Amino acid sequence: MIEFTPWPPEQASRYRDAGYWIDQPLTHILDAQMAAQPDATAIVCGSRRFSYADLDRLSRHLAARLAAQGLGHGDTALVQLPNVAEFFVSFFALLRIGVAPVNALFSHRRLEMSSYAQQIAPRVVIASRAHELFADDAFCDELRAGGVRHILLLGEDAPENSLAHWLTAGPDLPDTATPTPADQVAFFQLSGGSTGTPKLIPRTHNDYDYSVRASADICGCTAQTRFLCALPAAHNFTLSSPGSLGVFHAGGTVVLAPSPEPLSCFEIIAREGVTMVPLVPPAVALWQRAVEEDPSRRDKLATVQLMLVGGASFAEATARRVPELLGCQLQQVFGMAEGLVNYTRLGDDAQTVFTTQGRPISPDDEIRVLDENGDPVADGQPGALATRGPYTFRGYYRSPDHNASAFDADGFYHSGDVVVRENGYLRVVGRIKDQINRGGEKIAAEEIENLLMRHADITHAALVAAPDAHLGEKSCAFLVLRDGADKLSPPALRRWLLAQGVAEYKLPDRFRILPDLPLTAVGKIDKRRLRDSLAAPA
Ligand code: OOB
Repeated sequence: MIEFTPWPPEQASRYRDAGYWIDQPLTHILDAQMAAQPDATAIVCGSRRFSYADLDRLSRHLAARLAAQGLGHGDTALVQLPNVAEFFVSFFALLRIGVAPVNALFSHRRLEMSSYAQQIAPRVVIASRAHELFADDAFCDELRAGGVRHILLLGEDAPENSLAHWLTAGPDLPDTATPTPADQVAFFQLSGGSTGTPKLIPRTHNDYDYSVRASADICGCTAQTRFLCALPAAHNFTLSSPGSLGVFHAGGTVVLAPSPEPLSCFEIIAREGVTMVPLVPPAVALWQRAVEEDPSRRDKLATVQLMLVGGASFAEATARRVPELLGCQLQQVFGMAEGLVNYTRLGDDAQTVFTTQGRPISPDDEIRVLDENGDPVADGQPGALATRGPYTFRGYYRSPDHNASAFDADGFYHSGDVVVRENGYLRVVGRIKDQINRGGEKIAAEEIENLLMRHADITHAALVAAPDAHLGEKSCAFLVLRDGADKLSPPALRRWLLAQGVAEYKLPDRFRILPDLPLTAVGKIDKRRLRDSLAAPA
């Protein structure tokens, strides 16, 4: 069994009694469609189409082959795939035999992947030759030396390592191969993080499945839904809010796109009759600009009914222009891989939809908005968000020290967001966690600071958010150099960071060299002063 922090028994039984936890594995999402409409299209991936029966068959083939190699409960997998059908095939295959995957983002590089591998000690890695890390065998050899037994690659010819080969018919899936029990870990979500190492979030079948079912309902998913999966498929927003899983649950179709770039997405939307689109705020702005540049492009979006926007602060002015420019309804989403997801509701008035980030999925999501002393603030006042509920996790994987500060004695998770609550709806107005939200991509300041301080010429580093007109925030690294060090150029610093193996989106957008960093009264780096010293958006 994979260890995780369980919910206290009295809460668990309350969540069962309320019908949130139904003690079914996540694979029941696929099983239900196999029973109801096996021939319906589950996935469109470029020119390839996969019915629910195809998805079921391929994932069972992979599951059977992995089970034949002795993989099962207690084992983990590290998966890194772009937005392709094989992502879902692998996900269901691993769940089917009780192997818990970490689904890394395709933008992750050596540092992130090594950290995940170190934390979960995977027996199997599923990845793509199209990623630089897997373009040759060096990283694969490292993984094997660390205990990985099987590496299955998209775009590989050698049968033993070819994912395509592992998807062909082989042994039967033994009856003994089952998903993990529904109250146990199904897979890991990735934390945006604010600490030195990327943290993992164990999600159980019960808790995740509830968030998927409830989200599908709140967002009005049906068998007619055609959902554009253009953001990374593994991200919690794209996977479960309502995400591809919510769409599968309703029997609809997931249409994959490699990225949210507007012109290619517009073509896919027109060709496939897409009805629902999740986007991060900077992508919405790009889509709006594309329509403003050429209003005839709006015709391509004629079938889109609903746009879900979340992941980062969404300016009210941009929100208001969604119906007018893109011709669809807006639904705001404020969620986190750790659990809690808020939505504006489809019947909400325009003011609520344009100015709030919604209210929680569940009547049993408990929300506290707290002042600096941990006391509740009055409605309408900003405070730190703390939450617990039927699908909010109770602890990061193997991180007792961090858990001690991220959770309070009542088991509430402190998300690090500053929110205002009014009439049960939340507005996100700030952040106390040491993170940069670069257009929805999260950067833990400490991770990059630690990395920068490994540079021989750098003695101190502080990474802060700088306002940016397009992305909302960019990152700026303030550096103190060693006495006598040569001036470091930003391109040289970026090259050096890349050589350390960090994901590109985490590279500082700007660098500032200072003689020393300003300190607060208690001797901590005064990041507020550093932030204030940066210019307002250009
Ligand atoms: C989503 O998940 P994560 O884990 O990448 O990031 C969570 C954090 C939140 O704590 C908050 O700081 C920020 O992202 N955030 C928002 C937001 N939605 C997320 N900040 C302002 N406005 C919003 N609407 O980002 C995520 C997970 C599920 C659904 C949607 C987003």
